[in-house]
Amino acid sequence: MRAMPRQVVFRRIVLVLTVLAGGAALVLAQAAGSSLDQLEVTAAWARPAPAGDNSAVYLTITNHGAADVVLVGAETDAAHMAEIHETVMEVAVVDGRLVQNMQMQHVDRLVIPAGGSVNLRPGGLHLMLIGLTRDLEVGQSITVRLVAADGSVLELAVPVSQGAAGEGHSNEAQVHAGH
Ligand SMILES: [Cu+2]
Repeated sequence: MRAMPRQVVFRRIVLVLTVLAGGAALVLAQAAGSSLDQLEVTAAWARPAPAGDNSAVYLTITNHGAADVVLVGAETDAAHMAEIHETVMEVAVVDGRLVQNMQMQHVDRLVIPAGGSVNLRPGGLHLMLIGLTRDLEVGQSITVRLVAADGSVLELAVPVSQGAAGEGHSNEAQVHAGH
Protein backbone atom coordinates (compact mmCIF):
# COMPACT_ATOMS: atom_id res chain seq x y z
CA MET A 1 0.00 0.00 0.00
CA ARG A 2 3.09 2.24 0.02
CA ALA A 3 2.40 3.10 -3.61
CA MET A 4 -0.63 5.21 -2.71
CA PRO A 5 0.58 8.45 -1.02
CA ARG A 6 1.64 10.19 -4.23
CA GLN A 7 -1.82 9.73 -5.73
CA VAL A 8 -3.52 10.93 -2.55
CA VAL A 9 -1.41 14.08 -2.34
CA PHE A 10 -2.13 14.86 -5.97
CA ARG A 11 -5.85 14.57 -5.40
CA ARG A 12 -5.65 16.91 -2.38
CA ILE A 13 -3.96 19.55 -4.50
CA VAL A 14 -6.69 19.28 -7.12
CA LEU A 15 -9.32 19.60 -4.41
CA VAL A 16 -7.75 22.78 -3.02
CA LEU A 17 -7.63 24.32 -6.51
CA THR A 18 -11.28 23.41 -7.05
CA VAL A 19 -12.30 25.07 -3.80
CA LEU A 20 -10.36 28.23 -4.67
CA ALA A 21 -11.99 28.40 -8.10
CA GLY A 22 -15.39 27.79 -6.52
CA GLY A 23 -14.91 30.67 -4.10
CA ALA A 24 -14.19 33.07 -6.92
CA ALA A 25 -17.20 31.82 -8.86
CA LEU A 26 -19.47 32.29 -5.85
CA VAL A 27 -18.60 35.99 -5.72
CA LEU A 28 -19.43 36.33 -9.42
CA ALA A 29 -22.74 34.52 -9.07
CA GLN A 30 -23.81 36.70 -6.18
CA ALA A 31 -22.82 39.82 -8.07
CA ALA A 32 -25.01 38.70 -10.97
CA GLY A 33 -27.91 38.29 -8.54
CA SER A 34 -29.11 34.95 -9.88
CA SER A 35 -27.82 31.47 -10.28
CA LEU A 36 -29.91 28.46 -11.21
CA ASP A 37 -32.15 30.13 -13.82
CA GLN A 38 -29.27 29.93 -16.23
CA LEU A 39 -28.94 26.14 -15.93
CA GLU A 40 -30.46 23.61 -18.32
CA VAL A 41 -30.72 19.99 -17.20
CA THR A 42 -31.02 17.22 -19.80
CA ALA A 43 -30.81 13.42 -19.98
CA ALA A 44 -31.73 12.96 -16.32
CA TRP A 45 -32.49 9.49 -14.97
CA ALA A 46 -32.53 7.69 -11.65
CA ARG A 47 -31.49 4.07 -11.26
CA PRO A 48 -34.24 1.67 -10.09
CA ALA A 49 -33.71 0.14 -6.64
CA PRO A 50 -35.79 -1.17 -3.73
CA ALA A 51 -36.64 0.84 -0.60
CA GLY A 52 -33.77 0.87 1.91
CA ASP A 53 -31.10 0.52 -0.78
CA ASN A 54 -29.07 3.28 -2.40
CA SER A 55 -29.61 4.66 -5.88
CA ALA A 56 -28.00 7.28 -8.08
CA VAL A 57 -29.20 10.08 -10.35
CA TYR A 58 -27.36 10.93 -13.56
CA LEU A 59 -27.87 14.06 -15.67
CA THR A 60 -26.20 16.68 -17.81
CA ILE A 61 -26.12 20.28 -16.55
CA THR A 62 -25.47 23.08 -19.02
CA ASN A 63 -24.77 26.64 -17.89
CA HIS A 64 -26.06 29.17 -20.44
CA GLY A 65 -25.16 32.13 -18.22
CA ALA A 66 -22.14 34.40 -18.04
CA ALA A 67 -21.19 33.36 -14.51
CA ASP A 68 -20.09 30.02 -13.12
CA VAL A 69 -22.63 28.23 -10.92
CA VAL A 70 -21.50 26.32 -7.83
CA LEU A 71 -23.66 23.42 -6.67
CA VAL A 72 -23.14 22.38 -3.04
CA GLY A 73 -25.64 19.56 -2.70
CA ALA A 74 -28.91 17.91 -3.63
CA GLU A 75 -32.15 16.96 -1.91
CA THR A 76 -34.89 14.45 -2.67
CA ASP A 77 -38.06 13.17 -1.07
CA ALA A 78 -37.23 9.65 -2.27
CA ALA A 79 -34.23 9.06 0.05
CA HIS A 80 -33.00 9.93 3.52
CA MET A 81 -30.02 11.77 2.07
CA ALA A 82 -28.68 12.92 -1.28
CA GLU A 83 -25.05 13.85 -1.93
CA ILE A 84 -22.92 14.81 -4.90
CA HIS A 85 -20.39 12.01 -5.42
CA GLU A 86 -17.58 11.17 -7.77
CA THR A 87 -16.55 7.63 -8.54
CA VAL A 88 -12.82 7.21 -8.95
CA MET A 89 -10.79 4.14 -9.79
CA GLU A 90 -7.99 3.65 -7.28
CA VAL A 91 -5.08 1.58 -8.48
CA ALA A 92 -2.67 -0.02 -6.06
CA VAL A 93 -0.02 -2.72 -6.18
CA VAL A 94 -0.77 -5.50 -3.70
CA ASP A 95 1.66 -8.42 -3.51
CA GLY A 96 3.10 -7.43 -6.85
CA ARG A 97 -0.28 -7.42 -8.56
CA LEU A 98 -2.20 -4.45 -9.89
CA VAL A 99 -5.48 -4.09 -8.02
CA GLN A 100 -8.30 -1.76 -9.07
CA ASN A 101 -10.82 -0.55 -6.56
CA MET A 102 -13.84 1.64 -7.28
CA GLN A 103 -14.33 4.31 -4.63
CA MET A 104 -16.81 7.15 -4.25
CA GLN A 105 -15.85 10.54 -2.92
CA HIS A 106 -18.14 13.23 -1.58
CA VAL A 107 -17.99 16.41 -3.71
CA ASP A 108 -18.55 19.57 -1.63
CA ARG A 109 -18.63 22.02 -4.52
CA LEU A 110 -19.45 21.19 -8.12
CA VAL A 111 -18.67 24.07 -10.48
CA ILE A 112 -20.77 24.35 -13.65
CA PRO A 113 -18.63 26.70 -15.74
CA ALA A 114 -20.19 29.62 -17.60
CA GLY A 115 -20.95 28.50 -21.15
CA GLY A 116 -20.02 24.92 -20.32
CA SER A 117 -21.65 21.73 -19.15
CA VAL A 118 -20.96 18.97 -16.66
CA ASN A 119 -21.95 15.38 -17.29
CA LEU A 120 -23.02 13.21 -14.35
CA ARG A 121 -22.87 9.61 -15.59
CA PRO A 122 -22.17 6.06 -14.36
CA GLY A 123 -18.53 5.68 -13.38
CA GLY A 124 -18.08 9.41 -12.74
CA LEU A 125 -19.98 12.23 -11.07
CA HIS A 126 -23.47 11.37 -9.79
CA LEU A 127 -26.08 12.32 -7.23
CA MET A 128 -26.06 9.58 -4.61
CA LEU A 129 -29.43 8.74 -3.09
CA ILE A 130 -28.71 7.17 0.30
CA GLY A 131 -31.40 5.10 1.98
CA LEU A 132 -34.38 5.09 -0.38
CA THR A 133 -37.66 5.75 1.41
CA ARG A 134 -39.60 3.82 -1.25
CA ASP A 135 -39.12 1.50 -4.20
CA LEU A 136 -37.88 3.22 -7.35
CA GLU A 137 -39.43 1.44 -10.32
CA VAL A 138 -39.01 2.10 -14.04
CA GLY A 139 -41.70 4.48 -15.25
CA GLN A 140 -41.92 6.40 -11.99
CA SER A 141 -40.58 9.89 -11.42
CA ILE A 142 -38.85 11.40 -8.39
CA THR A 143 -38.35 15.00 -7.33
CA VAL A 144 -34.73 16.10 -7.01
CA ARG A 145 -33.57 19.57 -6.00
CA LEU A 146 -30.14 20.92 -6.85
CA VAL A 147 -28.85 23.34 -4.21
CA ALA A 148 -26.50 26.18 -5.19
CA ALA A 149 -23.88 27.86 -3.01
CA ASP A 150 -26.07 30.98 -2.75
CA GLY A 151 -28.94 28.89 -1.34
CA SER A 152 -31.11 28.89 -4.45
CA VAL A 153 -32.73 25.63 -5.48
CA LEU A 154 -33.57 24.07 -8.85
CA GLU A 155 -36.32 21.45 -8.70
CA LEU A 156 -36.32 18.62 -11.22
CA ALA A 157 -38.64 15.73 -12.07
CA VAL A 158 -36.31 12.81 -12.75
CA PRO A 159 -37.65 9.64 -14.43
CA VAL A 160 -36.63 6.26 -13.04
CA SER A 161 -35.10 4.29 -15.91
CA GLN A 162 -32.27 1.96 -16.88
CA GLY A 163 -30.50 4.78 -18.71
CA ALA A 164 -29.34 4.93 -22.30
CA ALA A 165 -27.91 1.81 -23.91
CA GLY A 166 -24.39 1.11 -22.74
CA GLU A 167 -24.61 3.68 -19.97
CA GLY A 168 -25.39 1.42 -17.06
CA HIS A 169 -22.16 -0.54 -16.64
CA SER A 170 -20.85 1.12 -13.52
CA ASN A 171 -23.44 0.82 -10.78
CA GLU A 172 -22.81 3.38 -8.04
CA ALA A 173 -25.71 1.95 -6.03
CA GLN A 174 -23.63 -1.17 -5.41
CA VAL A 175 -20.38 0.49 -4.39
CA HIS A 176 -20.39 0.60 -0.62
CA ALA A 177 -16.78 1.57 -0.02
CA GLY A 178 -16.36 5.24 0.71
CA HIS A 179 -19.58 5.69 2.63
CU1 LIG B 1 -22.03 7.60 -4.79
